[in-house]
Amino acid sequence: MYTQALNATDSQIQPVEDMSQAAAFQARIDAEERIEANDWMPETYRRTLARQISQHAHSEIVGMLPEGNWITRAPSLRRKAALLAKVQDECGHGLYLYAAAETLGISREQFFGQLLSGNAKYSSIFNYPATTWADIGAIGWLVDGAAIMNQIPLCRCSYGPYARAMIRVCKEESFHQRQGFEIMVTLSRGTGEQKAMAQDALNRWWWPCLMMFGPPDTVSEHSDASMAWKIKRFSNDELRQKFVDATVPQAQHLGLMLPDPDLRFDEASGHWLYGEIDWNEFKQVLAGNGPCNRDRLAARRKAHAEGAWVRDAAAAHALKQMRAAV
Ligand code: BYC
Repeated sequence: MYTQALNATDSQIQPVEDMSQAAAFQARIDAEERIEANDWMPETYRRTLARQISQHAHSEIVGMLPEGNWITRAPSLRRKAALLAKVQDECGHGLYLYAAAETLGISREQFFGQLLSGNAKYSSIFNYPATTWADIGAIGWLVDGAAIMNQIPLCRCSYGPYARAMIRVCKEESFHQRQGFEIMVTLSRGTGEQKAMAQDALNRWWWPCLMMFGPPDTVSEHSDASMAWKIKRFSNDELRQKFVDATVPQAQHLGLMLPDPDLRFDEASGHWLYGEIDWNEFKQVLAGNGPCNRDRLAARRKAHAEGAWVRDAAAAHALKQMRAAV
C-alpha cells in the first residue's frame, strides 16, 4: 500500500511546475482533500514531506537509544515490561514512517544512508543522556508529551500516507506519556531522595523539550510553506505554547518546580509565559555538538553493520521465493 510512487521515473518527478496544476493542487489542499502517493504534487511539496517524514522516522529510531539503555536496569518487572513495550513501539513508529516516506519515491536504503552518514537530522532531544531512572519518567512525561502535542495535528496532514501513519503513532504515544507521568508520580510521592531525582530529571529535560518544537516562528524557514500546504497545522511557537500551558499544571500536581524563574501566568492572554530559550545550545546540538550526538550515530552505525546478515538473509529468501513463483 505504501510503495506506489516508487514506480515513478525521474522524468515524471522533475519539477514540472505547471501553473494550472499547481493552482489545482493548492485548491485541493484548501478544500481539505488528501493528497495520495500517485497524485500530482509540486516537487517542493514532495521534498518538504520527504525531509520531514524521514527526519521524524530517524527520530523514532534514534529515540530508542536513551530509553533502551534502561531496560536492563528498570526497578521492577512491571516497569521493565512497560519500557520494553514502549521502546518496541518507537521502532514500529520508525517503520511506519519510513514506509510513508518511501511513497515519495526515496528508498529505505537512501534514508538509512542519509542518517548513518550524518547528513540527516533527527530530533535534537535524543542527543541528551538518560542518566537516572527518573529520566525515563521525564522522557515519557515530557518528550512524549511534546511529541503528542506536535503529532496530533499531523493526523490531519494533507498527505494521506503520513496522516494515516500518525493516527496509530499518536495512540501509542499517549500510552507512553502516561507511563512516564506515572513514574514521575511515584517518584515525587516517594522518599526525599526519589523526589530529588525526579526534580533533577525535570531540570535537565525541560529546556531541551521546549527546543523540540523547532526554532522560533520568526526564523523557521519551512513553516510558511508547510502551513500553506497543511503539512503543519500550527506553527512551532503555537505548539510550544500549548505544551507549556498543558504541562505547568501537571508539574504542579507532581509538586515539582519547572526550572524557569521567568515562568508566570499571564491573565491577559490566558497563557503561561516562559523565559528565554537558549537557541545557541539548540544550534550546537543540530550542528552535531550535543552531549550525545557522536554516541548516538556510533550506536546506529554499529547496529546497522551488525544487522547486515539479517538483511542479506531476508533478501536471499525473497529472491528464492520470487524464483519459485515464476
Ligand atoms: N531537532 O523551518 P523549521 C519522536 C530543523 S518526537 C532537530 O522550523 P520544520 C519521539 C528542521 O528540520 C521528535 N532538527 O522546520 C518521541 C530544519 O532543518 P532542515 C520527532 C530540528 O520542518 C518520543 C531546521 O531545523 N518529531 O520522534 O518546518 C520517543 C529549521 O526548522 C528541530 C518530528 O519529527 C529539532 N527539534 O519544523 C521517541 C515531528 N526543529 O530540514 C520518539 C515532525 C527544527 O532544513 N516534524 N529542526 O535541515 C515536525 O513537526 C517539524 O519538522 C518540526 C520542524 C516542528 C520538528
